[in-house]
Amino acid sequence: MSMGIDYSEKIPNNVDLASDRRLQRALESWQPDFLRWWTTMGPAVPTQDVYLRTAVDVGKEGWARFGHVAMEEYRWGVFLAERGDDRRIAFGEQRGEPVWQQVPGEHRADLQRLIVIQGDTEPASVEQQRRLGETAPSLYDLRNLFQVNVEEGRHLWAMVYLLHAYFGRNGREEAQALLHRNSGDLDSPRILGAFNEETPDWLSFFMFTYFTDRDGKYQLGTLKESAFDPLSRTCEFMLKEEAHHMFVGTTGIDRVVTRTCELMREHDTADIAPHGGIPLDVIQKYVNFHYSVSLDLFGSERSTNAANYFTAGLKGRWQEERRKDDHVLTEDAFTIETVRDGSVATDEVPALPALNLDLRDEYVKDCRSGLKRWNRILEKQGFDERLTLPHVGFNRHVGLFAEHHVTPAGELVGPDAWEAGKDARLPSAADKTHVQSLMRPVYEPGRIAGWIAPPANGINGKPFEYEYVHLG
Ligand code: BYC
Repeated sequence: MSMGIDYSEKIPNNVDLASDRRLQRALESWQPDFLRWWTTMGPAVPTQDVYLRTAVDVGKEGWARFGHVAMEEYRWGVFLAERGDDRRIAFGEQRGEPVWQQVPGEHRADLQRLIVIQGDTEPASVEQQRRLGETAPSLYDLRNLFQVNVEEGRHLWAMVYLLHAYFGRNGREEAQALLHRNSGDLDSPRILGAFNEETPDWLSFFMFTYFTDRDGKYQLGTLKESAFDPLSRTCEFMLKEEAHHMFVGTTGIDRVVTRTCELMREHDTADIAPHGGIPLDVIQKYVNFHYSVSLDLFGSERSTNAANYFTAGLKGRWQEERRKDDHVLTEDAFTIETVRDGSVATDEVPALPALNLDLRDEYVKDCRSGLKRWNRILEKQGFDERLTLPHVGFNRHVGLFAEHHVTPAGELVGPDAWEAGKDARLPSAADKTHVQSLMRPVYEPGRIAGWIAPPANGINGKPFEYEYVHLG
């Protein structure tokens, strides 16, 4: 069965909103606040229309439609993946029992918290990227920025729907608060650290969509396993949209590395800054920053929250059903890296409180594939330099390494050595100024900024020269 989505409704949805007047009214009264937020905090660059992918179905085939859309006419909706009626809880104490269609009273607070944290990241990223449209390296990239932003907006809708539909008055208040906290705001910042950092340039944007959106992929993957079925189904559909965001990051960094190689060859020097390029060591520092900030998003390596969420069936593991163990984990152990006697050492700990690390390990493996990819570009272009992921303890502000200084190579150093080496390991003021100086908009169809290579393919079979965006 596959239910199409009706775009003639005020809030397009596949959850039969029309049959629940109370809920429909509640969401319709949140809608103008959302639109006000989008206008003031969303993409700043004025457009006539943008070539966007819009969800029209949730089925496996043909769920999306492409076309130029005027932003004032863009419609955010509520879409849940469809699933059989016999889904069972896959892990934890209630393993094997039917999943929940309502929120059990004893898990209300925890589920609401997980949904609020997830929901908070979505508008945060739109706020962080607000000004990027003013300096897009091409119309193709500008279009991708809008695509990512409208989908993050829709992911906010997804969480707000759950809050309104299942968490009563408290949920409605939390939905309101999602529009009132703002990225980087001193009084009411976003909840998680990475979402209060700036995304001031396009290199940061590609790094963010590679490393931080990828945390989103893994967190959504665990919530997709949830015993709370509406959350599970929501996350399943969000994951489909998420894939494009990571594509933007992966290929964005591909293209920067490619261009950097071209400039190094052309000018026979690694110092390509004077030639309008981004030097490889600067790319490495951006990797170091975005990777380490994203590792913080997994929480602490030892977390009773994580253990409780799992045991209660609220949040599973990545690909829970493919794991070959008892899915309860009370007897299992996990090896973690920690700091002991002045150096990095390993420790055996019970598996349940180490579940944040289980997820983080999956994430790290996935990140390595990006590095491999970019290094293949360097290799093919005949360069010996390689990009690397720093040690998991590097530049951390959450978890076991937060109180220590660890170099990218995994060595523990004192505060003085840390400070002295900072500019060589993280983007320095000079690096950021240089990258910022390259950020000039290129809005003629088919043209591209000098610091990045064009994409291998356009969107939806269209050529790179296509007029993806008509500016306002
Ligand atoms: N910043 O027990 P612990 C995405 C707090 S991204 C600030 O280790 P837990 C997206 C923690 O709240 C995915 N605070 O944490 C990407 C706790 O506070 P309380 C977003 C932090 O709960 C790009 C205390 O420290 N989704 O979708 O096991 C664009 C103890 O921590 C941080 C989710 O994250 C931090 N980084 O794990 C758009 C999924 N880390 O309780 C979108 C939902 C921890 O002591 N969230 N704390 O007051 C969760 O599953 C968990 O809350 C976390 C934290 C994994 C985030």
